[in-house]
Amino acid sequence: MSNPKARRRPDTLPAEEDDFASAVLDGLSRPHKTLPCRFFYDARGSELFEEITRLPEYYPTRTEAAIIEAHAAEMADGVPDGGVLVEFGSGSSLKTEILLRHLPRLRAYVSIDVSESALEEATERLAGRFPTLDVRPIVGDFSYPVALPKDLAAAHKTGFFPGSTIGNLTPAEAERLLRVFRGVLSPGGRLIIGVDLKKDPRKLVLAYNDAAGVTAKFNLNLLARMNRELGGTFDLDAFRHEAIYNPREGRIEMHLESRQDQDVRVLGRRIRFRAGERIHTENSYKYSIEQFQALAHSADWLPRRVWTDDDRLFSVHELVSR
Ligand code: SAH
Ligand code: AVI
Repeated sequence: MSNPKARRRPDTLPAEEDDFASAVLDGLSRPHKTLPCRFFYDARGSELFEEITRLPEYYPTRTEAAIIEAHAAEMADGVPDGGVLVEFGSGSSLKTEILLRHLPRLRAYVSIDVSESALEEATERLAGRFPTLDVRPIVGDFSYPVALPKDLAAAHKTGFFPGSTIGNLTPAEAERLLRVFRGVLSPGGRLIIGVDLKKDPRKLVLAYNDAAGVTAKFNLNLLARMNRELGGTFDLDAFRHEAIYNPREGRIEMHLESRQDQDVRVLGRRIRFRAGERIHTENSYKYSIEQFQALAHSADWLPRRVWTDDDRLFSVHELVSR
């Protein structure tokens, strides 16, 4: 018999060989310095993100969880017996548990995330709470077509992409990603996707500038990660967290701003910062329901049902293949 611990260790996709170094060399040598936000999520970053989800200012997680609680039966009704649930950027899989309680006859739950530590922790917890569930964690970047385990190829697949992680991509990238998901979930796939809604920018700005400074730590952890993994010499006190709403683009932007002129070394290279110069670390786009449905259409998905909270802070969409 196979060792159950070994069985629960996530698969690692070959394409997910660590590309942090090349992204840093590329992003920090540009005239407008930038780093892809998927690199927030090392073990420390995943822990900090979980802390963010519990902050009073960060409304998305608890609002989306309440929407899922209220409509889980409807969300689950399109999953046939023997179907597979595939989650992209599953993190702690806490919201997934709400759906799983309505899916006793699922063939398997495939969780995909770049954060190996988050996947391991979630897989362990799910094994305790859903002992008969077949959990298949995969460490990898969901931007590329993930090859699902061969034995699940014939099963109907429902994708789950909560958290408004889609908002961390530009609309053009989001359209491309939705097409990739369509391929992974085909034929006849279905997708349940969480999307943060447009609202008073003051509420948005507070959600990304919490009083306890956890979002600042999450942002600055990117510098700490370069120090840990790439021989960086970043002084975290010499950079400042910034989160602003860009009304033209309809997005929150996170930046790390240099407090002074300074030289930093990373990967054996010298990187110059002027006082006030910024590294753009994240976008978080906010959509109207109609805007998001139009985006889904452009990626060849058909929008079906959409669920929101009474204050219309957050939306969860059902998309089907056309
Ligand atoms: N779905 C969870 C977590 C959202 S946080 C929730 O709704 O609360 C975003 C998650 O996506 C993190 O766990 C992060 O590690 C993962 N992630 C971000 N970019 C990714 C990528 N390109 N490929 C795979 N996982 C990614
Ligand atoms: C995962 N993602 C949707 C979060 C967001 O709100 O854009 C990440 C985050 N960044 C700062 N706080 C939370």
